[in-house]
Amino acid sequence: MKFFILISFLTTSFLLAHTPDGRVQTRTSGKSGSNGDFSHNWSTSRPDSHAPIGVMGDHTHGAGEFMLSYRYMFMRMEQNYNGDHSIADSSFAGPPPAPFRVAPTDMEMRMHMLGAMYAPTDRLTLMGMCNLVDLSMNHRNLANGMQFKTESSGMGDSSLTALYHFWDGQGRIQQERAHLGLGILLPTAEVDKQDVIPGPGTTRLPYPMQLGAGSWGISPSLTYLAQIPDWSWGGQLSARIYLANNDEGYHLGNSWKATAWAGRRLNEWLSLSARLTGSTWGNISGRDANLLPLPVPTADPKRRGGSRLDGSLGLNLQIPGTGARIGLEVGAPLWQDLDGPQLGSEWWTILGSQFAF
Ligand SMILES: [Cu+2]
Repeated sequence: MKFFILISFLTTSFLLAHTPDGRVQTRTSGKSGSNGDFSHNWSTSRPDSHAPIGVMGDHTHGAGEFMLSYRYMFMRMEQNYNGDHSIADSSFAGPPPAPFRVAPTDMEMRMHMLGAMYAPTDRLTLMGMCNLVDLSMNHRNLANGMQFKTESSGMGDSSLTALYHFWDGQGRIQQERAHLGLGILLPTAEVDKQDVIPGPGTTRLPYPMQLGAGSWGISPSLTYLAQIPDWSWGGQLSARIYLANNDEGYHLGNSWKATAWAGRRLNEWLSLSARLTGSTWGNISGRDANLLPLPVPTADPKRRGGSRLDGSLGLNLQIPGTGARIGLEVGAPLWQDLDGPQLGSEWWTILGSQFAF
């Protein structure tokens, strides 16, 4: 799956980059979309006036507009990494003197993200998000061959964000705009989930099986957007900075993300995109006192940090004549470097719909 996504990503990026200009021009001649002549105005009604669906807080609204959104995210992780290369489970887990007895073998994360946006003015857009999380992880005890699965689900993290649209620009050919974001991360995630583990029985699950950060924090961001008649591009820098420990006595490492994308509008309702995302996140500070010192790397707060570069492909649909949109994005890591042993990301997808009114 990962290989397939990588090949499609490279092929599509190449095709996007090599579309002859002549063909681009013929599509734009004549009618120019439902927002009037958008060669001179920023269009909010184009499918690619929103970033790929995986970018949060990518756009602002005009005064008085509301938007509701739902996103479903799936991520699969498999293969343990130490640094930037994968390692065999038997290299770190097994009977003593191996440092661990149990290796995580794969993990699946499903997330339902609900969002609402409201713009009191053209400059300011307010955004609230919350999510429900469903996690499962398979393990193998390499000391005795036993396999087992743990699961957890419930409320994840939430945030309240103000987006400030501070700049409109006119480049030589492109319309541009930019906004700043400041989010407050709310400690709503359940971080005391338990499940049955062979040996100790029902007990506190390790860190990656908890449903979020569960601590207060802030999330600043800076987003730049540009569009020309058939193309658009943009970028966003963002961070999640945790300011306090959660109820279990630890906080997740801060994370930083830089993402950039290019979109190609095929017609008035469909656009395609390619995106690159670099992210880096720290280890856990503190530790969960109710978590047993389990012989598995996921219970070690110093084996959670890492960095990753993802490539992703997306499509945006703007359902004509409505404020409804659908977005799909599929991605996979091009490179990852983890404080391991830690399960690497294999591939992910986000499917979302948005209704503005
Ligand atoms: Cu919106």
